[in-house]
Parts: sequence; structure tokens; C-alpha cells
Amino acid sequence: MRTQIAIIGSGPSGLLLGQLLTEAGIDNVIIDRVDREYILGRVRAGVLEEGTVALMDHAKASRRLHAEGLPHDGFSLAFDGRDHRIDLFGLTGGKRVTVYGQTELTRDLMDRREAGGATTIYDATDVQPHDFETAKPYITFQKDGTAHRIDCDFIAGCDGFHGASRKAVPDRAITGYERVYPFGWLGILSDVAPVSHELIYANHPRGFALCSMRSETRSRYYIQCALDETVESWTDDRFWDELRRRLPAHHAEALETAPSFEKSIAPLRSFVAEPMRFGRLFLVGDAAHIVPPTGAKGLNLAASDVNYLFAGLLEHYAESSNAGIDAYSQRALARVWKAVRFSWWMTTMMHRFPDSGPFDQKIQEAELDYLTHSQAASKALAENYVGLPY
Ligand code: RFL
Ligand code: PHB
Repeated sequence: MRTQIAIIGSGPSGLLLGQLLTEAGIDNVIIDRVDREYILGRVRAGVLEEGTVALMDHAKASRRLHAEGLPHDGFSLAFDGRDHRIDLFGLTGGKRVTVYGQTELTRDLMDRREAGGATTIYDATDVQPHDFETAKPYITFQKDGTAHRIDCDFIAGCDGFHGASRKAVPDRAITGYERVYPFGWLGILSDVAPVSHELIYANHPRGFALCSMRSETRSRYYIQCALDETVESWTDDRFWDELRRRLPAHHAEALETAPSFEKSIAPLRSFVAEPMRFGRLFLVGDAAHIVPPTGAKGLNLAASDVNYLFAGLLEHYAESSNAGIDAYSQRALARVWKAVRFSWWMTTMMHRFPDSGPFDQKIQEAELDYLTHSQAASKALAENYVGLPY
């Protein structure tokens, strides 16, 4: 088989890139090691920046997102028993975010891809990129016991943090920067009305909590937990009790509860691989970088990488210029590091660290006080939260 762009990974990065390429008339094939239903069963991000929504428009996959996504003009920072609203819209001169689950965005892109007839190969094993330092890269994989090969012009490694693309790069050619945090997030989904119309990020002596949502009738809640905890040890009752304890009293009293239908623990990590291009192989999204979810940046960063790579590939095919693909790594990384910094800062400000002492505690309190009382500081938070420009 031959294609112009071989895309490894059918998560948001691979699907969005594939759809933009298809719309531009550039042939592409997506290969994933799991199947469609497995991918749609993974519950992850929920907050989209305007840039991400614009890319979904460009991919012609945004009809449901505009109909069902919830526009949010602000969120709450809760600490000291009180809410402090961050007016995103006012502080950024009219920008907002959209709450729409990653699962739904992925489904929309998959549906659009299937309707357009582009090829996706699911359940492929041993997916491997080859010869990407030459002009003739290709990928190999196994499917139903048979070996396959796809020749291509370029390979997009959209296969997440544990994928094969980054691992195929020789150690001497890549540098990794990493911070692992000493806690995780325990998250649940439950069909109850959200406790508040806007997201609540709560800093509490018992640990961080986040109240988010997927719709007017479906809530997504998280609490900070220790890394050695298991989902089995958290009954629904225990989760609701703990969440209530970490929220200001008026929210705790208003919290509706029902059985959860998804419960999982995610570790928190910051990671960046440099560079993001190796000859004809490009790393995109989680394959190149991971951020802790506190700033809601993971999915949005994947989208901004796609934006730069798509522009570069379009330039290559339409204008016979390699300027865009040559600049990909540098352009993407400049934005990535700012989001890594923001996510690290939000995480540090909002969580209880097991090894922090009274001094760290006082600094955290001063930071929250400053942030919620200084227009300049609130503005910097809002500007980063809605997403820096591409
Ligand atoms: P994905 O979504 O991980 O998709 C990668 C795809 O590649 C496939 N794959 C392979 N295919 C072929 N061969 C291989 N060897 C392969 N290895 C992997 C996988 O099956 C998968 O389909 O990466 P992508 O597309 O770059 O998208 C990035 C986002 O998914 C990610 O940044 C966010 O979801 C991060 N993230 C969160 N971000 C937020 O903004 N808010 C959140 O609440 C939030 N929660 C999360 C998260 C990420 C998590 N992970 C990665 C464990 C919760 C979790 C649990
Ligand atoms: C979510 O809804 O899953 C969500 C929202 C905001 C975050 C992280 C996760 O910062």
C-alpha cells in the first residue's frame, strides 16, 4: 500500500490531522493498535480552547460540538471556604472555552472520516516506522496474522506517550525533560446535574478537587489521591464524602450524587521530548509531550501541534516549500513549553504535596490571594487558560 501521510494513532491528534489532510485532498492512512470502541471508551479531557474549536470547524467536524458543547465564560478557584470567580471573558477581551468531552470530539472525527471513505486500520500490532531519515520512509505492522507495509512521504507519530514513534528514534537524537508529581487524580463520571454551571478548581487542606461536567446532566469530578491508591478502595460513597469535604459549604450542600459509571486513577506528569521532528517523522500530541491535567491543556496542545504540522504539509504539497515542515519542531515547542509551564504552575498552586512544609503552604496561600486580588495576575491566568495564540 502507498499513501502520502502515514499516521500512527487514532486519538484526537491523528484523527484531526487526518481529517484536515483529507479535506485538503492529501491522502492519508491511520493505523491504531486498538479498535474504535476501545478508543471511545477512554474518558479524558473536557475543555476546548477556541483554537481547537476552529480546527474542528476547518475539519468540517464541528456540527455537534457547536450544538452540544457548553460555552464557559469563567471558572471558580475555591479556597479558604470561598469561591473566587475568574472572569475569562472579561479578562481576555471576549474569549471563552467550550466544555465538550474528548470522547465526543473523537467520535465526531471518526464519523466524519468514515463518511469520507478515508482508510483507518484498527487492531494493528507491531506498528513500526522505518527509514524516516531517508526520502523513502515506510511503516510496517501485523494485522490478523499477516505482515503489512505502507510506503509514504511522511510519518506522523500521533500514538500517545507509550506509542512506537518516539521509541523508534535513536536515544542520541532526542532529549526528554520530565517531572513526575507525587499524587494522582481519581476521576468519576456520574449522571447528575453539575454542582455549579462553571468549573470549580478547589485547593483544600485534604487535597485538590475539581468539579467539571460533560453536559447539563452529566458530571465529571476529580479528587487528588495518593499514587498507591486503587480504584477498588474508593466506593462511590467514599468518593462523594471526600469531594464534599474539599468544597466550600454551599457547594457541598448542593452536590447531587448518584452511582458512578466510570472511575479511574491517572498519574500526573510533565514531559517534553525535543526535537519533535526527525527527518520525515513528526511527533504530535502526547507522543511528544505530557502535561498534568490541571490546566486542561493536553488535548489543546495536541490540536496546536496538528495546526503547525498541517500548515507545513500543505505548504509542502501546494507550494513545494519545506519552510513550514522545517519550522514545525521549533514552532510547536515554543507553544508547548508555555503550556507545560502553565500546567506545572496550576498543579503546584492547587495541590497538597506530601513533602511540603509550613513555608510552602504560606507561599501557596499568598499566591492564591495575589491571583484573585490582582487584575494583572488574574489576566495572566485567564490568557493562558483560554489558550495562547498559535
Ligand atoms: P492519545 O489520545 O493517547 O492517542 C494515541 C493513540 O495512539 C494509539 N497507539 C498506537 N497505535 C499504533 N501503534 C502503537 N504502538 C500505539 N500506541 C498507542 C492509541 O491506541 C491511541 O488511540 O494521544 P493524542 O491523540 O496525542 O491526544 C492527546 C490527548 O488524548 C491527551 O493530551 C489528553 O487526553 C490528556 N489527558 C487530559 N487532558 C486534559 O486536557 N484534561 C484531562 O482531564 C485529561 N485527562 C489525559 C487524561 C490523559 C490520560 N492518559 C494519556 C493516560 C486522563 C488520562 C488517563
Ligand atoms: C474534565 O472535564 O475532564 C477536565 C476539565 C478541566 C481540567 C481537567 C479535566 O483541567
